[in-house]
Amino acid sequence: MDDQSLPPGQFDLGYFPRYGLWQFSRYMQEPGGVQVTVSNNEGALFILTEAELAQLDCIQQSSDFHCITSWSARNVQWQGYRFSEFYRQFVVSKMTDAAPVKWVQFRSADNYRTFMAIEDLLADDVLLAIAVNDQALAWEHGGPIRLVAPAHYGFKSAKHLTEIIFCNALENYRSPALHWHEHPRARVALEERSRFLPQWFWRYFGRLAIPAVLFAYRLAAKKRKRNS
Ligand SMILES: Nc1nc2c(c(=O)[nH]1)N[C@H]1C(S)=C(S)[C@@H](COP(=O)(O)O)O[C@H]1N2
Ligand SMILES: [Mo]
Repeated sequence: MDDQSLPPGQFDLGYFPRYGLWQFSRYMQEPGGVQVTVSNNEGALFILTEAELAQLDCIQQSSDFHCITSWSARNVQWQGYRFSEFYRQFVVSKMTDAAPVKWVQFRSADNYRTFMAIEDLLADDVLLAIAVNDQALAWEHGGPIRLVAPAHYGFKSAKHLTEIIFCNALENYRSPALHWHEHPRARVALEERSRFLPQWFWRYFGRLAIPAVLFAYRLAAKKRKRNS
């Protein structure tokens, strides 16, 4: 089942589903305009909207997407802005704090949360995405704006972004459900699925969950369509 051309323990699912933690399958809000609060440890710095994004180069990127539960989707076509450009253009000059930024927290409209190391976010392939496969980012894949970090497991690519917090220490952070085992880096190439237990355990444990999660997300999509 494992595909040698994919990273360790991943298999090709053949399509790109809406997916995530079980309890977030019920989030149904139609996305509005981009409105992301950008903060540091002391509070809000500014609100990121389409006006700021329009000042950055909009780029296209094709990348594989790897979920921690072991499915992968090949060649997902993204359109968006390099996180590094956004950071250098709008954030660096507003960081008054002398301590260097180390961690960045992401918060989402569905109450999802995650975080990444700043050095990982400055990679060229990390995007703030606004379109996928030639369609504006709709509810399905995290509209109006999401993170895309292809070298990291999918749970780091927060959908429906509402807040980005630049921190020098990771205080007051609570993982939404991964809790004690959320890996701080979650690099796909190194198979950093968890902080604990051998990684092959999480590979197979995750794989068992896939059908039920896909079912929950599909059911929610059907219900959403019926109610629209
Ligand atoms: N806001 C939010 N972002 C999220 C999640 C979520 O439940 N809510 N799930 C994560 C997980 S586990 C995965 S695999 C990807 C799935 O992205 P997709 O639904 O576009 O396939 O989103 C990630 N980002
Ligand atoms: Mo995932």
